[in-house]
Amino acid sequence: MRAISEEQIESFKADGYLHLPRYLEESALDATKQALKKVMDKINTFRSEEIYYEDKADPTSLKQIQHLENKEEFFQQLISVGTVYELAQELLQEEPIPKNIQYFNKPPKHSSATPAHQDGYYFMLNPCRALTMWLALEEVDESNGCISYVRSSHRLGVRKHQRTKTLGFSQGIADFPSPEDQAQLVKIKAQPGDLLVHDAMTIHSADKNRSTRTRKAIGFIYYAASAKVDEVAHAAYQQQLANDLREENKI
Ligand SMILES: O=C(O)CCC(=O)C(=O)O
Repeated sequence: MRAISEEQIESFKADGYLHLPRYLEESALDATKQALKKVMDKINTFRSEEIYYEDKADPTSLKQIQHLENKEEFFQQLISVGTVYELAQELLQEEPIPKNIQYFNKPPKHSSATPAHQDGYYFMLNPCRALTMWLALEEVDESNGCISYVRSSHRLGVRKHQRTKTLGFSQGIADFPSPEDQAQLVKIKAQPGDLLVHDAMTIHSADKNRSTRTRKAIGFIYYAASAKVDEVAHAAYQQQLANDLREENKI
């Protein structure tokens, strides 16, 4: 069954992102939240490199968990079979390789902004063919840190990034926002079950959470089968980053 229309595929190609309202039905959303709860129940058993807190000493400040697919079978299935996987295939127009499911929160009082970045800068792929999906688990708007995209920025190459102090987003675009970025900036409000998809080259960011609500979401990363990772550079960067974060006592 076709998950999306030809028009939506064209809009994704032109804009570099796509908003699919209520993509996950209520029952599938509930199942996702239950599986997430099971992950949370065993959080103390995971490696510190995969769990990020805004403040390590405060469990309520949990902001990110990497590789949910290795922590609950439910997430392995969610990323590798069925409607989300098929959507990745339609948008990439080739075989998608599931890489990571992440949990994101912006806990109230603690949260930091997500710096503007291009995922492709982190992925180190040649060719840079990959996409990210972002599933809202609850209402997300301008007050609790909705995602912003720079429309059509995926067509303009990789921007210069520099090291940030933001745990989980170690690189941000150095000169963001330029006047051209400002002119194309789109903030996406989302309801629970909405799915946002963006190209690995699309510039995106999110404000900090200024509300008293949480801002929970699940991210899916797929590389295209034709994209080859520069494994040596990638492993070296990950190692360096883990060392830095440990030295800064952040993980
Ligand atoms: O949840 C966020 O704030 C950012 C997510 C993001 O940058 C991504 O999924 O690529």
